[in-house]
Amino acid sequence: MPHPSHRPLGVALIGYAFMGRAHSQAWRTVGAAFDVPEIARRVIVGRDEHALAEAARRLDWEEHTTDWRAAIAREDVDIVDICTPGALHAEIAIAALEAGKHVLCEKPLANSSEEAERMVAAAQAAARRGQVAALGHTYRRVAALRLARRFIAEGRLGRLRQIRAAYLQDWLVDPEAPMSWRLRKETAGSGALGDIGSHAIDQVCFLTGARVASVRGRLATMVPERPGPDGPEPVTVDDAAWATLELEDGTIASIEASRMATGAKNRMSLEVYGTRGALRFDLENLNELWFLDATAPAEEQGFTRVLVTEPEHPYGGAWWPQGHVLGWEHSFTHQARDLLRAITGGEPFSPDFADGLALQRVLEAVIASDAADGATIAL
Ligand code: SOE
Repeated sequence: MPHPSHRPLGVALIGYAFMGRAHSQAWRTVGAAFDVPEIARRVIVGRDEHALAEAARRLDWEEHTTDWRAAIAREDVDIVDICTPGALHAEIAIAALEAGKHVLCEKPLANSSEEAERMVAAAQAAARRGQVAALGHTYRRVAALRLARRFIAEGRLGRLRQIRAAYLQDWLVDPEAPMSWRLRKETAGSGALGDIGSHAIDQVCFLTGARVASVRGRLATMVPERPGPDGPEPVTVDDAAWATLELEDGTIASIEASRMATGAKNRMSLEVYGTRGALRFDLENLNELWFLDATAPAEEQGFTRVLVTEPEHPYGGAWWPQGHVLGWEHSFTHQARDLLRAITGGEPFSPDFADGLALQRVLEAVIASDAADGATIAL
């Protein structure tokens, strides 16, 4: 697929830690797996010159800089990929959009709906100039979850009644686990709620195509203080969150997010129940979708395991022959593919910044409901 300017699309990546590495891998592999415009990994950005230089070498970026403004000002950069803590998303994304770049921003979009509103305004202005502003809820690109959405849209589950969406991890079970930016409100916005609960809520919206109408929520910080570099520091975000969402079509979704779920490593589990069928998915086994057809004769009914690795499946055939499983990182490559296709006039990228703002309002409603003893908050 040629790019109109006949030169590679240049990428600047802001951030080189966990997400920076995942996105680097995607930019390295996307052209090998998919028919997309050629890209060039122009520059990677971070704060620590020494660690950054090493990351640039290992992750195979042409150049590195500690100045993100210089990176986004470059003529040979077309796409700015933001993998920083949430507190920097708004400033960098707005500057990049105003500089005429396409933007991919890691989730959650921002740390407040006020920031998210400004980002949406910048994205709307940029869209009029043909730029794309994409939000990285990567699990929308897991093949089994795309298939789940297809089944739901085709009516295979009938009318939806109830969804359970839980994202559970256990990396904070140990009270001595150190402080990090993810545990400070000023850098992360919220805790398990925004970091992983946002994925669970996004999946509910993605799978159903419905918006959230009202929310009840509950938050808990189970370890209020953790070791910091200069002694104990207060944890200012939630360790775990629960919410009940009512969708605009009347479906009820229960959401759980926790970093305190002993033994749950990276377990996003989804269950969708409708009048004609049901679906189950677990990220720890991400090539599998379990489907129950409730219209089958009663004596034949049971959950069937669909191994989502066939050429007929979403993103199928691009990687390996049938039956060869994919991993967590492939979803990031799928995300890069979909972004490149959106940039070159293909299907619009979803979720966009407006979806991120809607999700931010849901997160804030969970926090407001918790503060009001579980009151229902309408959106
Ligand atoms: C947190 O532990 C985290 O890395 C999230 O930030 C990611 O969004 C999720 O995909 C995996 O877990």
